[in-house]
Amino acid sequence: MYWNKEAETLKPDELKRLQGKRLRKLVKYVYDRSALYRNKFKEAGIKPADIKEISDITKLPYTTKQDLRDNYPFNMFCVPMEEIVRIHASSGTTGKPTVVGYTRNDIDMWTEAMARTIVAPGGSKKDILHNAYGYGLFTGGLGFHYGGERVGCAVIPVSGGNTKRQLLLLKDFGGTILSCTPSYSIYLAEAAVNEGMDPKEDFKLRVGIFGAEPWSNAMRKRIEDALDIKATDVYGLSEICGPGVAQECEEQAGAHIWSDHFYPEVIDPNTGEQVGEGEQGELVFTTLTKEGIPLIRYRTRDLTVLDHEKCACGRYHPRMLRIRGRSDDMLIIRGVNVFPSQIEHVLMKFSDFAAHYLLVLGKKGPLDTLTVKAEVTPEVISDKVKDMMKLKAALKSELEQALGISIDVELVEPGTIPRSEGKAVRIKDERGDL
Ligand code: DLL
Repeated sequence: MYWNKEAETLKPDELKRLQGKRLRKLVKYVYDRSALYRNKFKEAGIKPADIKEISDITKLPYTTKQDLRDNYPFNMFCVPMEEIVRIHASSGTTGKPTVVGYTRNDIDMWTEAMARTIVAPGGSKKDILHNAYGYGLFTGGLGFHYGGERVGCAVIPVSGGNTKRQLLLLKDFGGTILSCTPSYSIYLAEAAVNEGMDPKEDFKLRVGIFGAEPWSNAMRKRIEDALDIKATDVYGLSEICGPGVAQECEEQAGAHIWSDHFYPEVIDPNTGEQVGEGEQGELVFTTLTKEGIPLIRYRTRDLTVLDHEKCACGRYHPRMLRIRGRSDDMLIIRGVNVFPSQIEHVLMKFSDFAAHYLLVLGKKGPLDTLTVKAEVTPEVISDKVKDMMKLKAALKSELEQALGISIDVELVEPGTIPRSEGKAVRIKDERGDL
């Protein structure tokens, strides 16, 4: 299903032409309005007139999170404050938050991208959108809220948290689309069962729009089984606008990047060169239509693969495969690169483990250690003949094979890994001062 059929079904050459036109305008816009970009372009020996078509984008310098930090809070805005109508910021777990300002046109463009995002997996004005993304400076809540209203859904602005009330509302108000983080959706399903509900019978949910954190296809299967829904992936980041940069359609075969607004590239994070089609690298975005804080070749640090093939849904907007993780989520254990998503993939192969786990980093002498704390399901506990030692050994062996390093495994009781109402916390670093 399409929200804006004309824009969503542009052919590759039409898309390229539109992207080129928008890039030319953008480059002139930032050159005229931002000292930061003017200086960056001068250093790179680039003038706006050098940018003629979309392929010229590689001539432009990158923008990074550090640029946003150095210009905290408002120095990268390209319009005076009187033209800004909303400000959001990232959570800023390390250091100052990254701040973004939206003009009225920016909010309108984002809302349109969100409307496409809700309609692509099958949403319509007949739906009741149970929106459990957090409202506030985080972009999830308000992004889905205005997108849902534009589509004509009945939006329930429940926000994150207060799980018992969420369950009551899911049952009594009959939300048909659930929007929240994937980890919270599985927690909701589990909490429903603990409250004596049957989520498949008692809820009317049919579609989930889950994102804001990495999740695997194996996790998708768990969620779909637990809630009896079609679970789809939504990707976004506050620097670019928030959720709605990319969304899976009903094919569930990678998230379509709305590339008439957000131009994607995938680069080798070390050399800065674009990688070939189908190769993994760091995702980079240029906001082609933003006014408040346009970003040119912004390095997201998210690792993915792009697919430019036409999708069975009729769209050519390129698809991004699941984010493997942020380059900064990558753990280096005794010289070996480990992504939490690899561990999730192995864990989910076992029906004995719940969808909650924690990776604890420690030290034994000079060496880093990794302990995977895996929560067993209540069925494992009630199964009197289950051999826990065997289960633990089987998990350890599968994980070590997948990761190529030796690790420790700890099986923990149901309900003991802390649940999160927003983005899941999967890593605990107990290495002390490094
Ligand atoms: O997480 C925006 C959002 C809200 C996206 C609701 C989807 C749904 P930030 O807090 O700025 O914004 O975090 C952005 O989260 O760079 C990725 O590392 C990660 N991320 C977002 N979506 C996905 C996803 C919002 N579908 C950062 N899969 C991004 C994997 C994701 N990682």
